[in-house]
Amino acid sequence: MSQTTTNTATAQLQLNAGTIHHSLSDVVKTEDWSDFEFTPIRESTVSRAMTRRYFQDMDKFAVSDVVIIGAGSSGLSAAYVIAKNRPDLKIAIIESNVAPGGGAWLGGQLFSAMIMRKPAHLFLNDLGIQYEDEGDYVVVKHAALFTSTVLSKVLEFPNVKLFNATAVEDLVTRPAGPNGEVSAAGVVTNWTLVAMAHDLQSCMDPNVIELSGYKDDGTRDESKKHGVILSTTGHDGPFGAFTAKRIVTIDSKKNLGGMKGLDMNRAEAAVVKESGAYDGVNSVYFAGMESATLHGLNRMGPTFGAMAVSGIKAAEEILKHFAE
Ligand code: AHZ
Repeated sequence: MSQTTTNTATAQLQLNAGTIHHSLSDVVKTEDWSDFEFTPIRESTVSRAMTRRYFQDMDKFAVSDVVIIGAGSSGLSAAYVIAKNRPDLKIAIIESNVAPGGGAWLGGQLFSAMIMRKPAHLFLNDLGIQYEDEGDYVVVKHAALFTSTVLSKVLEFPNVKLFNATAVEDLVTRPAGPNGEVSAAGVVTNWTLVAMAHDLQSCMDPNVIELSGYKDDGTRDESKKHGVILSTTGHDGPFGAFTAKRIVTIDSKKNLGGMKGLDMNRAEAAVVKESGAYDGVNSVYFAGMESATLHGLNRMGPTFGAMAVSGIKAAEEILKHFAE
């Protein structure tokens, strides 16, 4: 670069600097940031600030009203509707990945746009997410816009706690009738890295979140509403369809349907219709692609209306349960 060009660039920068405003403009005294400092802190203060809150949350949510397994598009949609309508319910979301959002950071394959068929756009309106209206369907310019928006709104609710990097390994169950009926009474959790290392170690015992509405002896407290589990762990895969696969070993009357081939038109409405309470095990609800694996429905591929709407439908059933 010639000297003249360098001088011009510097002049341009100085000219612009006068008009640059950002959140730190008032605290940066010198133009080259050479006097910049953070407020001092002890390393132990940082440790305590994190761990105290985490363990307080573990303590608070050890008994929860709603446990949502999986923070993908269907689970987050359901969490939003439940938390918005019932700020009094304790809602724990357990996500095995470090990053919540499931498959909805992209549209289909590695393409960024997210397609939702109407009337799922009404949910986008509720969330304040912009889209292009293509008539029968709408397009959000990046799936990450949907995921980050619904995620941020869900996390803002004071009654919601997301435990990410935590896997549900099993269900807590209780007898619920004379003929072998079973109720889910909680979830068995472990940090995902521990759950993945079970083959390397002798048993690493897990942790538990109990559902509300049980007495100390494990029987139902009939004077209270009991808590519920909503499973939204996606379709069959390394971690996916966890509860569907577990539940067919608990409910001898049910075989795992297995996800069928892609049929966009059939799949979306079918997933919505089959989502909600699972009759075979009390207190368990399903939404999203896990419903397809459980009930043997087609997959829909890269169109996300059914994920949002099945989450809303399951949320509505759960809200009715707590309202009755
Ligand atoms: O990490 C998983 C993901 O974030 C999480 N998860 C799975 N097993 C878990 C476990 N404990 C805790 N045991 C677990 N978390 O569940 C989340 C599932 O999100 P997803 O995006 O895979 O599922 P979804 O049903 O919400 O959305 C599916 C989106 C798809 S797949 C598909 C197709 O293949 O045709 N089409 C659509 C729209």
